[in-house]
Amino acid sequence: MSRLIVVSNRVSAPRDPAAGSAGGLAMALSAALRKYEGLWFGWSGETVETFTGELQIEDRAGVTVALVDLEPQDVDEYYNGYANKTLWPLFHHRIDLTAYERSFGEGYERTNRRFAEVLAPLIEPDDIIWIHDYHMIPMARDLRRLGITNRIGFFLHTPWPARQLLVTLPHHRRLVESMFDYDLVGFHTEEWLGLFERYVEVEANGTVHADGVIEAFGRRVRAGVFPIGIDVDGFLEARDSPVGSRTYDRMAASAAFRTMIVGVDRLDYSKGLEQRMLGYEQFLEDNSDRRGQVFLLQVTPISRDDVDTYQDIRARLDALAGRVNGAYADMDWQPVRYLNRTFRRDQLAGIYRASRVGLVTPLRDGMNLVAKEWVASQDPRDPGVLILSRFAGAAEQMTSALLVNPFSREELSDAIKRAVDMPLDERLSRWRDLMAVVRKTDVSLWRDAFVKALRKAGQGAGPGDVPSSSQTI
Ligand code: ADQ
Repeated sequence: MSRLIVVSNRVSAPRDPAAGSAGGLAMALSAALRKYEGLWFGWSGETVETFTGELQIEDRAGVTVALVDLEPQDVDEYYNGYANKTLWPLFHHRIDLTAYERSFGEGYERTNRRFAEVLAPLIEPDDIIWIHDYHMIPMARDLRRLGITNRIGFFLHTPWPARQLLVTLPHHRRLVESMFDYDLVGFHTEEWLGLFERYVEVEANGTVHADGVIEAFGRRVRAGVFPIGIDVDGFLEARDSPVGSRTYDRMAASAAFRTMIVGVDRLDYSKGLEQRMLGYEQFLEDNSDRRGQVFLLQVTPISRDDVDTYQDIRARLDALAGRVNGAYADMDWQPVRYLNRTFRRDQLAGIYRASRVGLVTPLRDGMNLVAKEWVASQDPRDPGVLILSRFAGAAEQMTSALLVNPFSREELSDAIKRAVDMPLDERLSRWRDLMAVVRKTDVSLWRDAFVKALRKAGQGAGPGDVPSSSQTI
């Protein structure tokens, strides 16, 4: 069996899987790496004055991890720059926040070249290579230039942007052309794949074949839809564990018979946190009889705090949560509990279970795993209601949620009211549909389907071997 090499900007293989803090993606990829005796390669998160390419090889619970330090300039231009100030906002349709700086593009290309040069000597002839996310789009091109002919796949965890927005990026063709150095590219949804195909047809005069092959730039790549999921059984175990149960009891006691609405998101403008807070404020405004009966627990760890935009949104959200509390709180009731911290997975599961409403309202999101975690954690006899943004990739699958436009505070307000008042039979019927989807497309299926398609992609696979636009896993 050939080895699997996973490549991502940060390597999240847990040192102690039993600690329960690792996410489903990290656990799923670690399990695959143990099975295929592979390697997980990426940035160490550390800097070194002058790039040496020296590798730190570690064993993390049976997974071999290979890490490399970057120069501060790489971190500024590649990571904080092109990845987080250019591609992230652009791919989330925020061209108002997108920085188009030549040095960022140069740093992105240089750092990807460096990653490729360090990784190439580790690759054995039969290895298959799976590269993750927008940080590393051109890496296959750099590996090919170094003579690597192995099968290489790419999975994009974010949305793919609309063509009209992508063309605002200088050298957009060069970026997309580099995706044709992969054997397989994967997206979460039909919609993101469709936008990619549209770009290729219009901007590169390419052809999309029914079997999932796309031709352009004189080359061919296979493209497919692989919706990511969660580790459902792991989540249920976490929910029912002693810590999960204790957290649930603690939350239930502190809720004191009030209806709890929960939001759990990294602090990021793509997650629609301000709009959510405004929607909740509107709900309190519209429903004076409900004040004192509900509260919103918003759990939001700080992320990317080196980027100005993230500091700005943090300040605005602090002010907004303060404003809602100032305007509506009573001596024995606080409408918003706003926390900037992370929780362990078992604690999160307990928190999700204690809530009646899951509020997942990103403005644009590749998939959104919180929506799936929240559903999995519900009490099957008395589940809550998921309110989900139409603009999350998850909405393509989770159609039994209350789907909302997160930009409309009135629509959010109405959906919260409907969710809070929803009778048990409707809650049960919606939740059963949602849970069936979450179970069916879990993280192992996502991983195995991608790896299987990648193995076949380089072997002249025939039609139907790779999910195409009309075929999902
Ligand atoms: P993210 O943008 O990080 O992921 P999401 O899919 O929701 O978004 O995953 C977040 C993860 O972080 C979840 O597993 C959640 O439990 C965890 N998390 C959030 N807040 C937490 C807290 N306070 N404490 C502990 N854990 C917390 C990107 C894309 C998504 C895509 C995923 C996977 O932006 O669209 O779904 O990758 O492909």
